[in-house]
Amino acid sequence: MSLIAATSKTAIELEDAYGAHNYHPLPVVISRGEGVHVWDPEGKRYYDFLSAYSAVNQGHCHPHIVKALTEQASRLCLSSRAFYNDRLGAAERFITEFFGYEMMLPMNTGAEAVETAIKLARKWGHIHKGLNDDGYVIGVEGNFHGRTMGIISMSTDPDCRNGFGPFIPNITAVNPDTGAKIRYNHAEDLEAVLKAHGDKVAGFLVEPIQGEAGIKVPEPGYLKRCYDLCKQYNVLFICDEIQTGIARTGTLLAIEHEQIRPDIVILGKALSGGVYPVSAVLSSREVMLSIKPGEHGSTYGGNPLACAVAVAALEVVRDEKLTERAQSLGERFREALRKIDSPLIKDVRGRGLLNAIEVNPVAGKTAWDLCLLLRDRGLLAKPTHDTIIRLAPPLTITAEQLDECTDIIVKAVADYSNGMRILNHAALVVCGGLLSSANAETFTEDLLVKPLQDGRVLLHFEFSVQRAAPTTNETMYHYHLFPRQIGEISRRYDVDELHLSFTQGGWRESKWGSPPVNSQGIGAEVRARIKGGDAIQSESQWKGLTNALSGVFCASLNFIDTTNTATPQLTFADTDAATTTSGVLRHGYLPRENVCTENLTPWIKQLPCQSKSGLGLLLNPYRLYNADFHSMGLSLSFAKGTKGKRVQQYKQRLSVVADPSALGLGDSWTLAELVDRQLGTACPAAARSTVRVIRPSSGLKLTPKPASTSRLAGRGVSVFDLHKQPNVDIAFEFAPQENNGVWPTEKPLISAHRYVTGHGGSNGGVEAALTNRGDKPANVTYLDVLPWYLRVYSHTLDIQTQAADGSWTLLRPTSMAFTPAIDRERPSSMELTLVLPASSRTTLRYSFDKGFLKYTEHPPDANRGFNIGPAIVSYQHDTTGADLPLHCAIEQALSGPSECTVRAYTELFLASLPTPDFSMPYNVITFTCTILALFFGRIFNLLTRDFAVLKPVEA
Ligand code: PXG
Repeated sequence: MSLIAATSKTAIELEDAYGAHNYHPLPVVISRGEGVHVWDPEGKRYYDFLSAYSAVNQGHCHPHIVKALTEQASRLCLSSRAFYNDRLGAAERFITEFFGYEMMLPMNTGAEAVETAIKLARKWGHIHKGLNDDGYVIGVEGNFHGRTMGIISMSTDPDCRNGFGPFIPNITAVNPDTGAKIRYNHAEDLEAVLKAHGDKVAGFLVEPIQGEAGIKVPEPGYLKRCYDLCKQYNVLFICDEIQTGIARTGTLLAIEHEQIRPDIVILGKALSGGVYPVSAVLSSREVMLSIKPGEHGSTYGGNPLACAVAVAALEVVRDEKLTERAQSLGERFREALRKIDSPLIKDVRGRGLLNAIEVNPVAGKTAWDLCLLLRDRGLLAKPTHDTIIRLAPPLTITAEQLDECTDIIVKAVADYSNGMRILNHAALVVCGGLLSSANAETFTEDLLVKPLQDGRVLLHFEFSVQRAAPTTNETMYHYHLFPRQIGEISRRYDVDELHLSFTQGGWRESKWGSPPVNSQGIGAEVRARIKGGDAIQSESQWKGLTNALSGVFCASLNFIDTTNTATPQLTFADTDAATTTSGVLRHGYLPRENVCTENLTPWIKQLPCQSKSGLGLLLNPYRLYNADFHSMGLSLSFAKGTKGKRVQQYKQRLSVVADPSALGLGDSWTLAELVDRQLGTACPAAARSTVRVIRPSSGLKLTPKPASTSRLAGRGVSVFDLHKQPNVDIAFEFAPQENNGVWPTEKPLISAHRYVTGHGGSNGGVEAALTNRGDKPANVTYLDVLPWYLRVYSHTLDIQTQAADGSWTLLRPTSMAFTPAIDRERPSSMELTLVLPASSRTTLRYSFDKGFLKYTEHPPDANRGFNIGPAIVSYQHDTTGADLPLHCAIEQALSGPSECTVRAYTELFLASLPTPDFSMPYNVITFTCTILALFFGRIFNLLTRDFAVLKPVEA
C-alpha cells in the first residue's frame, strides 16, 4: 500500500474517508512545491497565490532553509527545555535583534503563541496592575487568532464558536457593559471599554490587517489611536503579526506602517518559511519576566531544529530583500488589478503582497467559482467569506511572474463575467428558466396573482433554488444562493427531502377553487425523509431536526415528538419516487400552532435577497398576515433537471388570500396598494423574476402592458418581468358586473371533509366524506393519524359509497395499513387505499374510546377541547386535461412538466375529553401557599435577620 497518493482523486478520497471534516479545501491536490510554484500529482503546475496563508513568504522548499533543516536534523532535533541546547540562546539573540525586542518566548503554532501572549498579559497585569484572576484581554470584532479555547473566547465568528462553549471569561471582543461588539477600525469602541474598565484590562490584542476577516486594512491612525489609549490606561498593546509579519506587507512588521512599537508582538507562519512549525512571542524584559520557571512552556518550543529553521528563514528575508520586494511588487499588482473594468469587482485592497479582491455576488456564482476557474488556469487562490479572494503569492515572485499572474486573473474575471451573462441569458430562454450544470445554482422568483370569485385576491410567491445534487459520497459545504441554515440542517440530520408548512385560516375550496400549494392543513406540518439508518437512529435524527427547525423558525416544532409523529407508507410515496434515495418518511403535525410574523422573518432570511430587492420587497408582514388565509412553507427535494440529471431543489412558497374590499380598495387598485409595499428592481441573483397575473376570461384591465403573455390551467396569464420592467406597479381595474359571480371556479376533482361524531366522555367516532366529482373511478389513499388518547378500533371501520342514483353500497379498501396507538408513545395511524366510484360520495366511519389523561397532560384551556390534525386524501391527477389543479399548473408553468399529485386536507376537529375539575387542586394550592407564606415568613425572618437589643440613649 503506497503511502503517497498517486492521483488527485485518491488523495481527496483518502482525506475524505479517514480525516476529520474540519476543512473544506478547494479541490486541488499539491504534491510538490518549489519557489512560487506547486505541482499536483498529475504534474500540472500552479502559481501559489495563498502561500499557506502567508507562511511560505520565502517560497516553497527554499534551499537555504531546507539545508539548515536537514543539517540540524542529522545532528540534534529535540533536547526538551529540561536541558539547555546549543542553538536556542543564539537563535533567541538573533530573532530579538532582528525585530528589535529584548526577549522572546518560543512556541510552535500560531495559536500557541497567541495563548502565550494572553497568559503573559494576564500575568503581567497580576503583577503590575494588581489584577487577581479578573483581568481582561480585549480583542475586536472579526478577529482571527487561532482555534484554541482561550482564543475563540474572543472570536465573534459563530463558525468558530458555535457549540464550543462555555468560554473563558474576560477574554472578549464585546463591551462588558453594553454587550456591543468592539468594532475594528473604531478606536472609540475600545476607548469606551478602557474608560469604564481600564484598571482591569491587561492587554489589547489586534491584527494590524485583519486577514481572515477578508484582508481588512484599517484607516491610517486607527492603530496609533488604540496604542495611545493603551498607554493612557496602562494596557499592553499586543500585535498579532502571524499572518501580516515578516515582510508580507512591505515592512518587516505590518504595524511599522503606523510607526508603533507594540508591547508584545506575536510571530508564526513565515518565521519558518513554511518548513516547520515555529512561533514566538517578543516583548520587553519587564513583560517577559512576569512568567517564572514552570509557569508556561511546550515540549517542542524552542527545539534546536526549530531554531535552525527560524534563523535561516529570517536570513532569507534579509538577504533576498523580501520586504522591499513585497512593497514594490504590491504597488504594481494592486495598480494592475484596479484597472480591471468589470462589474464583478467590488473592491481591490491590501498592502504589500497581502491583497484581496472582493467580488459582487451574482446569479449562481461565487468567489469559489472564480477560484475554480483560476485553478483551471494554473493559479491557486482561496476565497474567504464567499465573496473575497485573498491574493498572496510568495514574496520571492519576480515582476515578470507577477505580470503573468495578473494576466491570468484579469482574463479569468473577464471570462467569468461573460460566462455569467451567458448563463443568465440561457436561464431566461430555457423554458421555466431552470438550469443545472455542475456547479451552478439557479435562483428564480415568481409571484402569481389570481383574482378570486368572491372579490378576494390570491397572492402566491414562489422562490426557488436549484443546484446539482450532491453525489452519494459528496457533502455540500459550500453555500451561495442555497440557504446555509437549511443545507446544514439537512446535512446534519441526514434529510434529503423536507417539507415544512405553517398555515392559518381554512382554504375555501367552494369559492376559491383548488389551492396553490399541495399542503394546506391548518397549523404546522413537517415531513422529512431521513436517509438510511435504523428506526432508533432516524428517531433521534427526527427529534434533532424538529428541534433545529423550531429554533430557525421561532415555532413550537420541538413539540413534535413520538406521540404526534406518524410514518405513513402510502400517502407520500409519490414524492420524488424517481429521484429519492430510500429512507424513513416521518410526518408530524401541530394543529394548534399559531402562525405569526415571527415565523415569517426567519423565512424571509433564507431568501438570497431577503426583502431588500426583488419580490421579497413585497413581503410586508402586516398586510400578508392580516389576510383571510396564509400558508408559508418550504420544501427541499430532488428533481430531474435538464438532461435527466438529478438536481436538488429548494422552494419557498407563501400563499395569501387578501381582501381588497376590507382594505377599502374597491374595484380598482394597484399591487402596491394591496400589500402596502412598492416593487423595485429584480433580485440581482435571480435568473427570473416575474409577476404573473392569472386573468379571468374578461372584465379585468391591467396596466401597464405586460412583458409577455402565457397560459396557465386554461387561463390567460400576463407576465411582468422585473428584469425588464423594474419598479413596475400593476394596476387592476375590474368591471363591476364581472366581479360578481361569473368567474369560473375549478372545483377539485375530489374533496374530503371529516367530522367528529358522538358526545359524552367515554367514546366517539369519526365520519369522513370523500366526494369524487369525476366521471371516472379514482384511486385514492386516506390517512388519518389520531392521538393515542382517541383509541381507534379498526374493526369498527365502515365504508359505504353512494352512487349518483342515490343507492348505497359497501366499499372495500384495496389495501390497509393500521398501526394502533400506544399510550403516551405513539398515535394511531390508519392508511387506506380506496377506489372511489365515478360521481360518488363515500363515507368512512370508525369509532374510538377516549383515554383518561393525567392532570398534567391537559393543556391550560382543557375545557376547550383538543385540536386533532386533518386527515389527508391523496391521489394522482391526470396532467393532460385543462382542469389541472392550481398547484400543478403553477409547477408546470414555473418548473416544467411534472406529475400531479393532489393532497386534500380535511378540517381539524376538536375532541372533548373528560376534563377534571381543576378548581379543586387550585384551591389546595392557594390554601397551601397562604399557610406557607404565613409561617415560613416568620421562620425566614428569624433565620435571616439579626435582632439586637438597643439601650435607649440617655439624654
Ligand atoms: N493569528 C493569525 C492572524 C492567523 O492568521 C493564527 C493566529 C493561528 O495560527 P495557527 O498556526 O495556529 O493556525 C492565524 C492563522 C486555518 C487557518 O487553517 C489559519 C489561518 C488562516 C486561514 C486558515 O485554520 N491563520
